Formats: sequence, structure tokens, C-alpha cells
Amino acid sequence: MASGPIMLVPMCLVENKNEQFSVNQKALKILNKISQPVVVVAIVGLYRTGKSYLMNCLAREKLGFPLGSTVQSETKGIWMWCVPHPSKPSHTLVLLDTEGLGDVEKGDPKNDSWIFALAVLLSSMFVYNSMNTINHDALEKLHYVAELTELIRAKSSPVSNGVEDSTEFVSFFPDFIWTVRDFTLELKLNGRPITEDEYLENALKLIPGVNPKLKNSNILRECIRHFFPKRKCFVFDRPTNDKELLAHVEDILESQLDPKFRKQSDNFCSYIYTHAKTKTLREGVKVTGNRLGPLVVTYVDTILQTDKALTQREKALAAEQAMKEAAEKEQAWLRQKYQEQQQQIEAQHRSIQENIVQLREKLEREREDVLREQTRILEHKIKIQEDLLNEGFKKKSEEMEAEINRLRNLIETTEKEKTPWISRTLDHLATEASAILSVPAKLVDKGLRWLGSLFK
Ligand SMILES: Nc1nc2c(ncn2[C@@H]2O[C@H](COP(=O)(O)OP(=O)(O)OP(=O)(O)O)[C@@H](O)[C@H]2O)c(=O)[nH]1
Ligand SMILES: [Mg+2]
Repeated sequence: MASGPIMLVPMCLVENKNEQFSVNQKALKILNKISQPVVVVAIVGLYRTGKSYLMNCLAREKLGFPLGSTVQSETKGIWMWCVPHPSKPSHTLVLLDTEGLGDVEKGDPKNDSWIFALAVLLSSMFVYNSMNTINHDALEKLHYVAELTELIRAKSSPVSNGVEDSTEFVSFFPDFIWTVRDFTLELKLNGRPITEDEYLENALKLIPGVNPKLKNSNILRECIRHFFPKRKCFVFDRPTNDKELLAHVEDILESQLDPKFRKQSDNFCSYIYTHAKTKTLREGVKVTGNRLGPLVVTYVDTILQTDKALTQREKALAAEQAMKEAAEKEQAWLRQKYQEQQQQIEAQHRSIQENIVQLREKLEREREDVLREQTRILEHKIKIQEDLLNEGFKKKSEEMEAEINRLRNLIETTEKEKTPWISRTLDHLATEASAILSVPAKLVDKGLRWLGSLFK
């Protein structure tokens, strides 16, 4: 049976343009010609962490998957390189290099999740690559797998050509390797040397405690252990400590690499050559190159449908949220307007009260002036009456008595009427003021102007 063409260079298998996935037909044609069973190794991890370089090591080539030396991510989508398996005759080693996760230039984080899910679904050996240590952050990044593969499983429909029943694929999860790059710590736990695998297992141990954050991170640890029962860990030193050389590590001689790194990458590669299994499906159906192609198409189609459904749901939720926010804003605006109006009314109320006080004082002063004037006239008249009497004009003096009595009555009336007259006026004002306060602020202003006219 023909084994299929040997690829001299890698090729893009799943394109990710404008955050839209599509399968490259040329790559499918290549897969279609491969009748050998395939061992599929996929690498996933944060961008710019040496993934492509490690995949080239696995292909035993210096140049292959392109590396970049800048801060910008290099690999886009999922790239494939089919090479003869170095230790399994009649098998093809399919290396899948993926776009780095967490690229700040990317718009939709869902896109990362799909890449992650595709790599899990297509591979028989899944390599998760991270830098420096296995810490909480690195663990959290693995979280996608739990939700996303579940999601795809729920959405997938069986494919009719008998290639596989895709609803069952989760039970064929790949073996798992965690590669820790630029590892500078000592592999020791409580003073005792530990293996790399023990280091990983220790990081996945559940931590006792009840706080919600801890609970979540424990769920995540359980998920990883559940989905990847077969786990392995490899730590790597820096390939070289020379910064210049590191930036172009693909160009340097083997002898320029740190011997420890060389040993570590040799160990990693030989473990994969020996232990990575043939990709299998339900009931142990072995996947050949020409079966892998339709699998890729099925998974990408499923992802596209799910993504569309999610996007529509997100859009509907976003529209609902926007309406809710608009209603809330309107309510807040109305509340603020109401508050402003209340404050305005209160200020006007205060001003009316002050005006009433002023008016009361003014009226009081006027009444006192009138009284004073009347008293002055009365005294004057009494004086004249006395003078008339003294000068013997008795008759004239008696005639004045009536006038003096009328004046006395008038003064008495003015004094008596003090309370009713002022309080009547003020009562009237108070009634007008409260009527004004119960109408909108615009009218209040009008009312105030009327009140102001009383003082002119
Ligand atoms: N510090 C360090 N740098 C490395 C290592 N391996 C490769 N590099 C350098 O890191 C840069 C990125 O390497 P790549 O292999 O392209 O990294 P990548 O993870 O594939 O990057 P993306 O495809 O953008 O996600 C290059 O300049 C490499 O020379 C490593 O183990 N440690
Ligand atoms: Mg890369």
C-alpha cells in the first residue's frame, strides 16, 4: 500500500483568517493520499514560547515550522507536517503546530478555545507548552478543554460515511505531556528530589480549603486529571544563555546549544517516538491519513456551527444587555432630574419663607408707623384742646373732643386689628406658596415673580 507523499515543508491545515476557520484543501489532498496509520502530535500553549522550535526538533529538522524572533506571534491557525515515523515502520508522524494562545493582538478569545479544542480532538499525543513553572496561571489556561470539548461533543452529529461517530470522540482523548521551557528551579519537594512527573502531579494535587477561588482551581485540577489520565512532564533548560543566539535558535549549530537542553530535548523526542500512539477512534478504529482529513473537516464544521450559534446567542445577549443598560440610564436620568427639581423646589420654598418673613416685618413696620403717626396727631390735638381750654375757649375745646375720640377709636382699631390683618395676609401668602410648590418648577418661577411683585 502506498504510504503517500513525504512533505518537505509544513503546510497550513486549518486556516484562521480574520478569526474564521477554514480547512486548506491542498493539505486535505495530501492527507487523502496517506494510507498509513497516523501518530498525531499536537502542541499548544501561549504564544512566543518556543512551540514551533520544539516541533522542528521532533521532525529532526532545523528548519520547518517557521519561527519568529519578534514579539509578534508567528504561527497562525494549525500547521501540519507529515513525516515518516522515525521508529514505527509503516506509520506516518503527523506534527500539528498551533497558533499561540493569548495573543494580545487577537480580538476574540473564543478563537483560542477552538484552536485548543481542535488540537485535543485531532491528536493522539497532546503537548501543552508553558514557560518557567507550572503555576496557577498556566494551569488556568488549560481550563478551555473541559468546557469546549464538552460543547463540541454536545453539538456534533454522527458523520454518515462511517469514518466515526463524532459524539464519542471525547472518550479518545490524547495522552498528555506538559513541557516546561526555561525551567530554572530545582526539582525538589520538601527537601527531597522529585521527578518531572512528580512535579506535575504535585501541581495537580487538590488543595484543601473551602474558599470559592480555591474550589474553582480544584475543579480545574480534577478536570485535567479526568480528561488526561495518562500524563507526563518534561522540563527544559534554556537552549542557550546567549540572548542573540536564542533569538535565532534555529540557525545555530547543535554544539552551540546548552548540553542539558540537548539531552532534555532528546529525551522528549525519544519518549514521543516510543510512546505516542496511533490515533484511534471508537472501538479502536485506527485513523489513517485519509481518515484524518474528513475528521478535520467534521470538527471544523462543527466548530463553525457552534461558533455561529454562540455568536448569535452572544449578540442576542448583547442586545438585551444594551436595552437593559439604556433603560437603566433613562431611569438614572429621570431620578437625577427629579432630584434636581426637588432641590430647586426646596430652594424656592426656602426663598418664599424668607420672603414671607421679610413681608411680615415690612407690614409690622408700616403698621407701627401708622400708629405712631396717629398717636402723634392725637397728642397734638389734645395739646391744642388743652391750650384752648386754658385760653378760655371752652366751647371750641369741647368741639374738639369728638375729633379726639374718633382718633382714639381709630388708634384702638388699628391696634386691635394688628393680628387678624397680618395673619390674613400671611395665611393667604402661605396658601399661594404651597399651591405654587405643588406645580412643576417652571410654574414655581412664575409664582415667585408674582410674589416678588408684592414687595415693589
Ligand atoms: N527563551 C527561549 N526561547 C526560545 C526557546 N525555543 C525557541 N525560542 C525562541 O523563541 C522565539 C519564538 O520561538 P517559536 O518556536 O517561534 O515560538 P512559538 O511558541 O511557536 O511562537 P508563536 O508561533 O508565535 O506562538 C524564537 O526567537 C526562538 O528562537 C526556548 O526554549 N526558550
Ligand atoms: Mg509557532
